[in-house]
Parts: sequence; structure tokens; C-alpha cells
Amino acid sequence: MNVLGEAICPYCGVGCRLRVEGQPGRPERIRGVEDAPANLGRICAKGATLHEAIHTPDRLMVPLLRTRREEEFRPVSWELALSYLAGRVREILTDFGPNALAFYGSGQLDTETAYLACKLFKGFFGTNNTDSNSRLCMAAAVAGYRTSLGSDGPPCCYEDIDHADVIFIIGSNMAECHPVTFDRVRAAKRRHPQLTIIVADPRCTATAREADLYLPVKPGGDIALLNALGRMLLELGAADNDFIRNHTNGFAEYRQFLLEQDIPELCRVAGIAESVLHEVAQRLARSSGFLSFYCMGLNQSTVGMWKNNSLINLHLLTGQIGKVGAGPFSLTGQPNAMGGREAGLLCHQLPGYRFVESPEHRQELETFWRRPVGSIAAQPGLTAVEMFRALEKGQLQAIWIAATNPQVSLPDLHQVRRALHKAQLVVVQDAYHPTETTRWAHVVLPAAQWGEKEWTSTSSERLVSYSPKLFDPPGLARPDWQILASFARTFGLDGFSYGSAAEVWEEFRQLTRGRPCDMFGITAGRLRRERHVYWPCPDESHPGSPRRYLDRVFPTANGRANFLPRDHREPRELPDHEFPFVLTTGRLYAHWHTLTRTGKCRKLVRREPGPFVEISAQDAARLGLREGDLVLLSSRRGAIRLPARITSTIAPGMVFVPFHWGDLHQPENATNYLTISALGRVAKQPELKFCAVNVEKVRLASHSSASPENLVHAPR
Ligand SMILES: Nc1nc2c(c(=O)[nH]1)N[C@H]1C(S)=C(S)[C@@H](COP(=O)(O)OP(=O)(O)OC[C@H]3O[C@@H](n4cnc5c(=O)[nH]c(N)nc54)[C@H](O)[C@@H]3O)O[C@H]1N2
Ligand SMILES: Nc1nc2c(c(=O)[nH]1)N[C@H]1C(S)=C(S)[C@@H](COP(=O)(O)OP(=O)(O)OC[C@H]3O[C@@H](n4cnc5c(=O)[nH]c(N)nc54)[C@H](O)[C@@H]3O)O[C@H]1N2
Ligand code: SF4
Ligand SMILES: [Mo]
Repeated sequence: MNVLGEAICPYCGVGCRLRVEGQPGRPERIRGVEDAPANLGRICAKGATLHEAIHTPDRLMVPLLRTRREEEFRPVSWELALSYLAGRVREILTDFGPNALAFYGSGQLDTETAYLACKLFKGFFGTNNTDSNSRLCMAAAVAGYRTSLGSDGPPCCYEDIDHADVIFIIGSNMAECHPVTFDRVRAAKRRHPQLTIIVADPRCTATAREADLYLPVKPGGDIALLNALGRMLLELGAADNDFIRNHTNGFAEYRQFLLEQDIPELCRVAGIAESVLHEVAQRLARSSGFLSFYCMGLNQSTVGMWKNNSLINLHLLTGQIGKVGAGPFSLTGQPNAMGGREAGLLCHQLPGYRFVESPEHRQELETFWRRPVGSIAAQPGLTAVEMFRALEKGQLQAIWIAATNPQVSLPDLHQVRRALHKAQLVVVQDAYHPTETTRWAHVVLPAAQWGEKEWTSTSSERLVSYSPKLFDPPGLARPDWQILASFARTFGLDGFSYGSAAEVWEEFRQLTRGRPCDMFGITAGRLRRERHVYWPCPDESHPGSPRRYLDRVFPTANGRANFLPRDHREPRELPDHEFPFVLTTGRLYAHWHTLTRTGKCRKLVRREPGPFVEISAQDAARLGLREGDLVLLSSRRGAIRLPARITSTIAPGMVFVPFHWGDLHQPENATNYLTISALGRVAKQPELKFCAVNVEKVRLASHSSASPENLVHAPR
């Protein structure tokens, strides 16, 4: 077998570098690259099976068009697809104005594409309705970092794992979702058995089972837990007074806030015994390197930003930030959610960690893009969930969706369906067809994926990586950035004549100069030579910065980080007599999101062939359920049926359902038909980890059409 080259894994935010082997044009085996800082030679089962999902019968190879939704799709040339699209967009802009148009992108778009989407929609069309599925994912972390530390972007790098003596994992199932990084935690533990691993998760996950201390926090109980720890740390004399005095704001208020807390009450809300939290507080107090990892268990909440602030408070209190082996490390979900944030894809952002509300930032961009003053709107646009609400209400007419499958991944899917149905124009840019979303499109555009294009991404640890093109895309599929650029040219816009991805990167890089996410020193040429560099990297001779804030200067107005006292708040929809269970949702090791790729890899499908609901043995006994029995789950928004998986890893009163399987697997039976679209006030992130449901056993005699075999076996 030949080595075809190296690429960054297009799945999770760990950012593993893959070595792809096979025959020219045909990848056949994938292994880890030994000298890659993210993975040091390791990969997980998803990365290792990626090649099986490249040439599949549903691979999208030509643009597809239909002018009315009732029609069949017909394959068309790029020329026709783009000129049709340009005509429709022009009509919508003329009839309804720029805010009738939206772009809904993804943390799976490369930085070049995220940047061009921002430039085209915010800079040229004048609408800030340009958001990303990162809104379902990282929005609370973005807002948490920004409010506490003055800027988005994690302070830490993976190497900190090797220097920490307490690793606190809260709301993250790293063993399944960031497996290669978790392997590094395991290796550190083997080398230093005195390393303490603490895991807080309502489910006793694969991650929790490897913890020294497991905290079965009640769903939504994190702020209480973190405040209890804060108060205990204060009482243990663990406050780092020098750090607090020199580098923080608001300690007096935070201290007063903690002193007013009632510890037994906090422990009751968190669902953890006081003695256990005391043990945790003592380990944190003694720690010389306190590193925390967090993910969707903190972010996907109506108080996600507050949960983030509460965790960062503990790092500020103990001075455990801005040094080796310590800090609050937000694990990024998608391979380039970080790059999307840097390029300004969220609806309140502009490239280079700039913001639409700032007159200076708008002006800087208008000048750079040679746009008239006032071209960029001053108000943040619609966020992901808000776009779909606005479509249904007729306030938004057209949506361009790229590298995301909202008809599976958004909350309240009946609403999403109504929204897509109401839209006058739905454009979907994907690598496969049909997906649950492309089925509702008017125009489907074929995208080249990883391996078929050159692209740049930023991983969880701020490592900016370059991936070369290794083989040709199938049929007429094109890189996403080229699709946007050629559309813009067809529309008649100047400023989109790029000859290569490198030219797009060169333009974007300049916009980060002097910004917190400074990549000015990471030229396209350097990236192609060195393959990866950490930002901040202000000039070409700078080696890049694996860690931030080592000088303990934070990008706030006075250079100090902010203590932000936050109270516990209940989730939006609590269980009651009608819907007495808490539903929480998430992921499995073997699958990636909506299965467009992992659903085609035999080994992965064999490992997790179909959806299920996890329920405690006590609840199962009470409901007369046996393993595999079909269960009806219902919420205020919908109902689905799934086989039961009875487990001791989940508390009574709670059920867990993975959200991977969509309508193509079983119509209207996806997890998100149940979930609530309640949003946090600032981050506007939906509460995908908590809603109220009822659970009943399905009596098969009265539902003979729904046999459990149909539900459990092979996808599609
Ligand atoms: N195998 C696999 N890996 C992935 C992905 C994938 O689809 N498959 N997706 C990637 C993406 S985009 C993301 S965002 C990440 C997500 O990575 P994670 O956030 O680690 O994964 P989830 O399963 O969504 O949720 C994590 C945990 O939060 C817990 N949880 C629920 N409610 C609460 C709560 O109130 N408090 C606390 N403390 N915990 C709670 C759940 O029980 C669950 O175990 O994974 C990335 N990696
Ligand atoms: N209930 C519940 N729902 C959730 C979550 C949860 O924990 N619980 N988590 C949320 C989170 S954190 C996330 S990140 C989302 C993820 O949800 P989605 O973003 O909807 O999931 P994916 O399946 O990753 O969708 C990516 C799409 O892009 C396509 N694609 C792949 N490569 C390319 C490419 O190079 N170009 C283009 N144009 N397309 C490509 C894929 O075929 C696929 O259709 O789900 C969210 N929804
Ligand atoms: S850990 Fe994440 S980035 Fe690494 S191979 Fe697995 S899915 Fe890909
Ligand atoms: Mo995510």
C-alpha cells in the first residue's frame, strides 16, 4: 500500500492527524501520525474507518435542483445550479430585504469556508443571520470564556495532562467523545498513580468508571456543585491571594456570595453528599496542577454560560490558570468549531474574534473588504434555533445550510420540519444525499470532503492544522469555499476571485493581526511546511503558543479576569405528574452525530446497530420492562418508540437516549422529536441535556406494526 498523505480527522475536536494509505485515489487504511502533537500516533475506531465512507452509493456527485418541493430532483450543471440560486437570492433580497436570508453553517466547515460565508453574508449581503451548529455546542463556552477571561479560546493544551495532578472532568464523556485525549489521561494516570481523576456526570459513563472520585451530579445541578466546592476551598484556605489581588476583579463579591451559600442546600441540589464534596475540595486545595475538562454537560443548558463561569471561578480562586498543567479546558466538539469562531461564523461575531456590535470592528471589516460604510449590520443576527422559528413564522424566507443536518440535530424536530416546509428556498450543501435535511431542499450542492480538498482547521487546543488534498472528489463535488466563492461571482460580486484555499487563508490571517486569536505569523506557506502551529502566533518567527495567559494578563479592559458569582437555576422544563422523567441525550463512542458516515462503516454499525433508551433497573421493574422491550417515550413535543436498555449506570427518574439515528433510519422516531428548544439568555444555546418525558411500555399486540426487530437492526 502507498502512503497517500496525511490529513486531519474530520470528526472530533481532538484533531488527530491521520496517515492515509491505499492505491492512488483509493484510501484503504488509516493510521495515526506518530509526531502529531494531538494524537502521538493514536486514533480511535471512527478515524480508523473513515475510508469506508468515501465512495458510498449515496455520495453526492452532482448539483440537484427542483423548483418546487413536490417535484423530483434533477441533476444539473454547476452553471445552472448557481445561476438559478443567484436569481432566487436576488428575488428574495429585492422582495424582502437581506434579513429574509440566512446561512446556517457548521463547526465542520474549514476555516476558509467559514471566513468566506461570513464575508459573503455579513459583509456583502448585509445580514448577520449567519450562524453555525456550534450554537448547539460551544456557544455557552464561548460566552463563558469571554465574560470570565475577556476572550474566547481555551488557555490550555493537551500536554497539560502530563503535568496536572488533579484532572476534573465535568459534563464530558471523554472516553467516548474525545477518546484519544482520554487515552492521554489514562497514560498519565498509569505513569503517576497519584494523579486524581474526578468525574461529575449524572450517568456513570465509561469516563466516570475510570475516575478516582465519581460525582453523580443531578442533571442541572452543576452550579450548586461548583459553588459548594468554591465555599469549601475558601474555608480550607485554598484561595491564592496573590493571584487574586494582582490578576482578578470581583473577588470580594464572589467571596461574600459564597459565604451566603448554605452548603447542605447546595449539596442537596447537586445530589452529592457533603463528605464526598469535601474530599474533592481537599484534593483541589492540595493540587499543584488543577486541570478541568468540560463539554456538553455544562454547555447544553439554559444556564450553560453560568455553569462555565462557575467552573472558571474555581480556577481563579485557586490561581490554577495561566500556568503549565492547569486551567479550564473546554473540549471542542467538532473538528473546526474553533476555526469557525475565529472566522466569525456565529451571528454576533466578525473575523478575528470581533463583534458586530462594535462600531470599530464593523468599520475595520468594511474597510478591509472595501465595502461602503454601514454595509455590516450592527445587530446580531438570528441564532440557529431562532432561524427555524423565524422560517416557520415567515420572517425568514431562505436558508442556506452547509455541513450540518438540522432535521436530526436541532431540538423539537416537528418544528424544524414545519420551518423547512414553509421556507421559500432551502439550499443544502452536503457530501451525501439523501440526508434527513437534503430531502427538504430545493437546491442540493455536492461538497468535497476531507481528503478531497486542502483545508485548515483549529483543534480544541488552538493548534491550527493544514490538511492537503490526497485524492480527487467524486463527480462534480467541489470544496465548500469554492462553492461559496463561485456563487458570489455568479451573483456578480467582486472580492471572491480566489485561485486557491491558500489565498483565502492569507486574507483571513491578516484579519487576526493583533487580535486575541493572533494567527498573523501563520502564513499559508508556513502552514504547508510545518503542518501545524498554535495560536497566538503574532509573527512568522514566533514558534506559536501552546498555552495562553502565562503572563497572567487577560484581554479584559483592565487586564484582570472576572469572578462572576452565579446562582443555581432550574432547567426550563421540570418533570411533573404528566411527564415524570428527565430525558438526557448525547453520544456513543462508535457513531458520529447523524450517521452520514459512521452509519456506513461495518465495524461501527455492528458495535451500535440502532437506537435505544437507557433506563434504571428500578424504573424498569416498576414499569414491567425487560431488556429490549419497546418503550414509548413522549414529551410535550412528540413521541418516539425505542427498545429499552436496562442499566445500573443511570439514576432512577432519568433516561438517556443517543441522538444519532434520524428519519432515514425510522421516520419520525429521532430523539430530537422530544427535546425542548428553550434557549439560554446570552449564549442562546438550547437545553439539549434536559427535558421532561413520560415512559411507558408498548404493548405489542396493539402496535403490531412496530416490531422491536425493525427498530434494532441495520440502518437504512
Ligand atoms: N463518538 C463521538 N464523539 C464525538 C461526537 C460524536 O458524535 N460521537 N461529537 C463531537 C461533538 S460535536 C461534541 S459537542 C462532543 C460532545 O462530547 P460530550 O459532551 O462529552 O458528549 P455528550 O454525550 O453530548 O454529553 C456528555 C455528558 O454530559 C452528561 N450530562 C447530561 N446532563 C448533565 C448535567 O446536567 N451536568 C453534567 N455535569 N453532565 C451532564 C451526559 O450524561 C453525558 O455523559 O463530542 C465530540 N465527539
Ligand atoms: N439531542 C441532542 N441533539 C444534539 C446534541 C446533543 O447532545 N443532543 N448535540 C448537538 C451538537 S453539540 C452538535 S455539534 C450537533 C451536530 O449535528 P449535525 O451538524 O447536524 O451533525 P452531522 O451529522 O455531523 O452533520 C454534518 C453534515 O455535514 C455533511 N458533511 C460532511 N463533510 C462535509 C463537508 O466537507 N462539506 C459539507 N458541506 N458537508 C459535509 C455530513 O454528511 C452531514 O450531513 O448536534 C446537536 N444536536
Ligand atoms: S479521537 Fe476524534 S479526531 Fe481522533 S481519530 Fe477519533 S474521532 Fe478522529
Ligand atoms: Mo458539538
